[in-house]
Amino acid sequence: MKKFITLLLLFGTIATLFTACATGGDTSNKPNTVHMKELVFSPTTITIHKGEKVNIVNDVTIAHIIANGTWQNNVPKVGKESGAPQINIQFTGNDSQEIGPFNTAGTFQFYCTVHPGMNLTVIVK
Ligand SMILES: [Cu+2]
Repeated sequence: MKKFITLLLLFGTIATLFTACATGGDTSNKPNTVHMKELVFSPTTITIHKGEKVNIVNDVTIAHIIANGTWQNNVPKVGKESGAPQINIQFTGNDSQEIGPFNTAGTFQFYCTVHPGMNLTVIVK
């Protein structure tokens, strides 16, 4: 009986740990992570391999909307390069989401539709 209870406790601990990992918490240590501050991506350019995703972590309590395109002199230039994943993602604050996968090699531009000049370049090799 004592052995059974020990096993039960052990199982509960493992299940709790597994759940904590699976549901995220801090995702900033994932590979290919780009952070969002108030008005900028950090870094502004990231290089990844074909088939990978980019993990975007919003470090601030500010909403961002990420889409295909780029800011040029504070004018949004909307457009999706051939082979780019279609992206239109809303971040509400202190949240994170993945974009991709990027299955085509190339250079892909993304921008925050809310904040002029907030550009991200993803280079896929
Ligand atoms: Cu933004």
